Amino acid sequence: MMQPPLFDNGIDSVEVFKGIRFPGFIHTQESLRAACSFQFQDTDVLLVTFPKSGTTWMQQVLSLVFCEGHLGSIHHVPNWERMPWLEQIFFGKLCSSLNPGQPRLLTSHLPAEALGPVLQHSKARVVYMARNPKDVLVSFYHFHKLVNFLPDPSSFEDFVDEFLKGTGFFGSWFEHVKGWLGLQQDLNMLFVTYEELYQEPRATLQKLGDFLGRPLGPEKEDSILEQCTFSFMSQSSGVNYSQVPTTVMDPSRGLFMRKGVMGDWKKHFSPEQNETFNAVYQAKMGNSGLQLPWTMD
Ligand code: PPS
Repeated sequence: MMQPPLFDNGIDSVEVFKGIRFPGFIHTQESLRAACSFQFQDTDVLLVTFPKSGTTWMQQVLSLVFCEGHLGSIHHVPNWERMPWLEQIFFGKLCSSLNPGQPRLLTSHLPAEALGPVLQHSKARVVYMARNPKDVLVSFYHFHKLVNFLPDPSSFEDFVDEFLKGTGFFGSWFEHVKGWLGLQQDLNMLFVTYEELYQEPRATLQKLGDFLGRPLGPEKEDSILEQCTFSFMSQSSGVNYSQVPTTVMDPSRGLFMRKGVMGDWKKHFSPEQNETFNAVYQAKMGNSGLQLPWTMD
């Protein structure tokens, strides 16, 4: 379970760090600063995502890869304990409880400018996972309504506006993706998308296994793939956030494991919002030279 004594800040408090707003309930200046000077080990595996890009899904995949496909006793251990977030207030305690016989599996939502400098001194493996930003936006919108440590969006329209400006919680999706991809040559990094894990799960798993130095084989792959499906994870208390107190995440307002599909944005965006989004996307990403694998329509 989450560690109640650590919650010093009110549930709706806000922490601004490097010009970006973070939920103050689970972040402090101290925890954010500590992440930026974290001493990585070469054996560490760091999963980095902008929120709602498939973090929990990849946490489940990575846990399974390092358990040879059998979660066993960690089946009910929540994802935030299996792969703690570097920047959150629980990190120090959770990190020291990680299994000393295994590589440390860590998570972060921080931008590249925050972690790039310390990571460049290590050979730690970085898995960067990205998702079609329109689906990220929709998932994040529902997440804001679900959890009490983020403000209720006033309207979907305003939420789109804020996302495009990059002024929302956790900063700009555009800067996050560009920043991390810009470090590809400097870090031991694998870029993966939600969409490829969704469409080609076995090939993506094999790619991950190779990158992590853990080649798997058909039997382990079958076992991992079975435990990473949306339906399996929805029922699993280690990854469906059912262990979070209802004062933090209220199940009567929705589910963390909401839909788990590609293209749900089509049910939310008006034609005008889509047009505006595409124009901003083109302006911000068009000349970046990045080949990102989703279609924007
Ligand atoms: S968080 O809060 O940043 O950690 O959220 P994150 O885990 O990054 O993203 C949550 C979204 O990922 C979906 N999800 C999955 N999709 C497909 N298959 C599996 N197994 C899976 N597990 C999680 C989850 O449903 C959220 O997306 P939406 O679109 O809201 O359903």
